[in-house]
Amino acid sequence: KAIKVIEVKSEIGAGTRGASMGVDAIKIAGLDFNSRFFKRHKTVEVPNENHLLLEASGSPYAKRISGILTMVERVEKEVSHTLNENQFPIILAGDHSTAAGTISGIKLAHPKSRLGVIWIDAHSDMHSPYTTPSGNMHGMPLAMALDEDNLDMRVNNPDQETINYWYQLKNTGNIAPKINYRDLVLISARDMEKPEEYLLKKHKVKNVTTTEVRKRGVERIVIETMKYLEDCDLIYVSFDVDSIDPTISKGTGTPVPQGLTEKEAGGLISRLLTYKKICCFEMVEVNPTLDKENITAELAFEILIKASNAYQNET
Ligand code: DIR
Ligand code: MN
Ligand code: MN
Ligand code: MN
Repeated sequence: KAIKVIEVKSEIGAGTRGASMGVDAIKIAGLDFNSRFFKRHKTVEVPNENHLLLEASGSPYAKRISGILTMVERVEKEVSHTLNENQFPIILAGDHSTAAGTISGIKLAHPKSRLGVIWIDAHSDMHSPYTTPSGNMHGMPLAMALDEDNLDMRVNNPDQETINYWYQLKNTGNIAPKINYRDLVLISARDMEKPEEYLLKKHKVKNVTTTEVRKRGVERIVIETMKYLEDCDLIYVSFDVDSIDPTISKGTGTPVPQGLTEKEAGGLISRLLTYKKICCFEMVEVNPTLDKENITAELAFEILIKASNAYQNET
């Protein structure tokens, strides 16, 4: 299948300004490397008029939730359209809240397929407005796709309007839940709050730590992950660049120590993309304003090229 690049320059789910420029920073890295990647592949941009972190936040427990809903619905539409055209979507986005739209788009195009998700991220992004410590919706995309709002661990009291938006987000495409906890694999998740820990434990979610990746090696981790997800028909790979260690790159809004090396992340992703079940890849949270050398965007671009070459050699 031909690759189609879907750009989503939105940062309204983040807590720090600048991630909306991540997509352009990755393109600039591509130019610096004399790459033809963005010339060779069809590219579309999801329009996003309120993409900057400038407006009032609205609810403190789900900031800019109405803008998030608009953006998620647009991403859903573009991703399902791309899959229906029989193309392979690579989403380059600002903050990670866009992934809710991606998952929704995959389910919309393939409603009967059992969808697995491989989430490479320092975070587990499983908060709801009832549990979020920050109100930033990039901490919530997996909760939008999974069952349950974790009311057992409720710490916030969102108002009715916020809750209505939240249920619209959970019910996009009239499919809810979109994924099962059993069909989720986290890689390098290492900064979770109590409500997330509770869900991970309750549902026995698989989390492959950085140490395991290092000890067992990328090859084995990929084989085991794909084996674990063997009952899924389709699998989506979501890559948050904060999974990479902050000593390697600083251009992301919420860095966390003990991350992957660029080689480990690139190795995992490029091997995963050789499997036919992988139906979509997304890369998020590059923030060039935090990184004047543009190192994070450069390594993100290198991982992107490695991934797309691996994909194309196998299909
Ligand atoms: C934290 C940080 N769990 C929150 N989440 C981030 O605010 O919900 N996700 N940075 O990418
Ligand atoms: Mn189109
Ligand atoms: Mn994330
Ligand atoms: Mn993260």
